Amino acid sequence: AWEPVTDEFEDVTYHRARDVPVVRIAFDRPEVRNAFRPGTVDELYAALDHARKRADVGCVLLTGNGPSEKDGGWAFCAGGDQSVRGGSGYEYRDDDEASEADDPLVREAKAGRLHVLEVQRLIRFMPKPVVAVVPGWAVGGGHSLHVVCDLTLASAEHAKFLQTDPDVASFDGGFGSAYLAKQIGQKKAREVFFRGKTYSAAEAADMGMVNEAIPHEELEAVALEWAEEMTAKSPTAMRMLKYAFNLTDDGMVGQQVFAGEATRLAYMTDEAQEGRDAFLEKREPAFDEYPWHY
Ligand code: 1HA
Repeated sequence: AWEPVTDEFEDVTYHRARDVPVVRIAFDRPEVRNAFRPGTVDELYAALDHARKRADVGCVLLTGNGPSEKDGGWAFCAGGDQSVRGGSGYEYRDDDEASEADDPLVREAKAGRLHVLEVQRLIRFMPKPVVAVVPGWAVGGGHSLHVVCDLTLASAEHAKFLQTDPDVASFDGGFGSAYLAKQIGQKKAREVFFRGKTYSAAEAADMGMVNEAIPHEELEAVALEWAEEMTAKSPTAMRMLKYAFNLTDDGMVGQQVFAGEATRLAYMTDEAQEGRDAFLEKREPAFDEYPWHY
């Protein structure tokens, strides 16, 4: 059912469903539990941004390919690749083939990156649902990615949820922790980070951070079904709802994003078109025909 959108990527696969406006973006480093290096994040960002801009895409499934050929293990994502972690973030190494690594400005600067946070913001602000489809481990920065997605579906047999951030002296103090607390409550969220216990899909569903635990064999099919249901609905209503859910937690940026959609709706009215036409025709606008609604 899936056709590749591009074969250019090294660490990520990107497919489009044949008959429905749904894409599947997957981490493709199963041998390291789909941990991300800077190039992985570049490719993930590029794929998500492509999906964001396409008017013929209504839902994104974000997942991890597997199982590992080494040991058969499944993963959504095990967070930042600790083998390339440096003093200022995750660093490009010679075998990291993503596009930005070829950019001499980026390469010469040799700056470590924490740009998975940019991916989190892209997921948060894109005007369509992103579903985390978790076939195995969701750990550290990978756990935070599932948290920021609109929905999470998880393999009943293989999904495992774990926060190792303080074990490796890292911390996601944004969506990964604070937004998690909104989902599962303060006590539970603090337990997740402070204890570092592993939770099953069923436990994560009971806690409210997973929508449903699904038999492993059916996980992708069910995710596609959910995506089909969502993409059959009104794009405007879905967009307004996503931004409405975000609004109270996102401060002025939440207001800006929501208000941008209000502006788009207002542009569709005759009243707005009169404003534009009056300017282009160099005359005063005639707004008197438009009522002061109450
Ligand atoms: O917190 C942040 C950020 C915060 C703010 C801003 C940006 C952030 C960006 C990133 C992060 C983080 O992600 S910090 C947290 C980083 N991740 C971890 O601490 C998880 C490390 N991995 C594990 O704890 C375990 O590997 C596992 C629970 C995911 C799986 O355990 P399992 O099934 O026993 O497999 P294991 O044998 O440990 O792993 C299989 C292979 O994958 C190993 O390689 P091998 O020995 O076969 O050569 C293992 O080294 C590799 N691997 C797994 N996770 C990572 C990894 N290699 C590099 N980095 C990893 N994260």
